[in-house]
Amino acid sequence: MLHKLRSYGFNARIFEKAPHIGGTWYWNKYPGARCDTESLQYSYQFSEELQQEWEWSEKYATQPEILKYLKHVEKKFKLSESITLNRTITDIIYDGKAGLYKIRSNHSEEYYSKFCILASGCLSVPIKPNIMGVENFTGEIFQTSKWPDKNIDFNNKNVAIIGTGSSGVHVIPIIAEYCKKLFVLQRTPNYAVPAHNRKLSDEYVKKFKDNYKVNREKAKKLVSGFLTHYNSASALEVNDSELKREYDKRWEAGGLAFLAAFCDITYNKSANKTATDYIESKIKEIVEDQEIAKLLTPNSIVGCKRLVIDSNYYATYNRKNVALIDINQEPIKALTEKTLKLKNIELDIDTLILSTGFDAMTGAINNINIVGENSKTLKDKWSSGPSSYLGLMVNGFPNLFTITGPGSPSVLTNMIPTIEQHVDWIAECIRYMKKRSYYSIEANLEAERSWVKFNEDSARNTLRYECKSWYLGSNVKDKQRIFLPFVGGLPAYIKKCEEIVKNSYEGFRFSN
Ligand code: N01
Repeated sequence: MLHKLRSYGFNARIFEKAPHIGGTWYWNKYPGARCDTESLQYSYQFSEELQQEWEWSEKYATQPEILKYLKHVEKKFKLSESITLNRTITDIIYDGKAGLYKIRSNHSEEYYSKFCILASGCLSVPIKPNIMGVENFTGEIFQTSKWPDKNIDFNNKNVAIIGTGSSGVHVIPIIAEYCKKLFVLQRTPNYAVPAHNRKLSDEYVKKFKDNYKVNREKAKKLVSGFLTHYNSASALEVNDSELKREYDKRWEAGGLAFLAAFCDITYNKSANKTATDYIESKIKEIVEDQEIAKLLTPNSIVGCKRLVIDSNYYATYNRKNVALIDINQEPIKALTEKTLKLKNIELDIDTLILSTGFDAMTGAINNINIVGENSKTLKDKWSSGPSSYLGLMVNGFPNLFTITGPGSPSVLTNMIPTIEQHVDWIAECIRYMKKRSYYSIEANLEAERSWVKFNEDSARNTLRYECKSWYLGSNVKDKQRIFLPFVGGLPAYIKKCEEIVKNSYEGFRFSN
């Protein structure tokens, strides 16, 4: 966004809470952290030179490699001079008369800006359980999403981990290799499909890069924004051996493309059951102790919660030093000086790892005191659930944009192309306004309401409402249950954004 705005001649500055750039890829540096979208696609496409010169080493890039890439981008486009690190923005207050936002930081600084763009992340506010007696614990507590900048020695340590979402599933097999004993405290099992990560061959990379432009264009026409083969056949129309052949192929290839094995997996319960039956049979096959296999079996809808991509997760439970504990049977009671007390068991532990998720999509925005027209706060406006037009703007908050805000495809798609689409849309909009000497832009209330309703109705037609998930805000106490990302896929979303622009920014109003 900064690069694009500067290239259009605007003056812009980034404020970043962390002491380093990288966002999610700075904070989540737990052992085993890597992206589950293929590296050649989980990368910027705004610069052909950049995408040709950067060399990804593996199918799924590790956190350090992605952070290195982001540092390279920062250096290449000389971004650091316009980035202020170690700044938490506390207030963003609209002054309608001046046509400016007053932006305050935790360093008591004040800045004024005509436009304000929130690029504060979809999964950037970690949540953690309140465990009684935490102050008495003499061991160490780490959170995957706030992992410290140091090597942690797990040798000879008894470790407990809470949380078995993507982050937990990534870190568990790695720590299991080093620690003395690992206790995995599971509340809800997830479906996991293998990553089958590998080094990228020169030949594969060359072929992909030679066709980068075409590949990127093709990807934009797919619901996930990710280039893969979407099978148009229904899981209910093929015979058992065809069904197995397709799932075997997807399992062997690895990754999120498993959900594209048949066209109706995410819409039809019976079709979904063919996929869950397949994964559950794999769990039984991999895990030696069938009682443990049963505990790891979700008996749910695959793709309702975010599908997890793993390396060696289920096989980790065959290790002698790993114990799986169902906290529905053995609820966590308290921490003592050296133990974690459950209902009937007391675990001697040196280290506790929390991998308990995020206040998704609205958490970071709601953490800022954002005041719009008529002194109304965004938090008040969103008290009965977030509303936004396209996940880009909110009525009552002129000139305030959100990148991948609630109501955008974001987390259901390949994040980087999705982010770039927002960046381009916002930059073009600001340029359009400058050309016409418009003073402000604001989303109309009607347009916003109909977008929220359209998305909610569409989400209810999928299987996404069949479980509790962070997509619905159900992992955060008292959070309104509303489907947060746009469920209609990237092509439909892009088409809508383009039509709106073509119709002179339909649903928005400008003032001059
Ligand atoms: O968080 P989660 P995450 N007591 O919310 C459990 C992205 N990501 O950090 O399911 C006990 O998925 C909770 O249990 P339950 C990806 O989009 C991407 O793992 O609520 N347990 C669950 O098991 C992902 O979806 C990559 O019953 C508690 C876990 O903690 C998103 O980030 C890598 C609890 C939280 O799982 C979030 O993943 C990693 C409590 N009080 C993450 N509270 C990539 O590779 C929560 N839990 C790109």
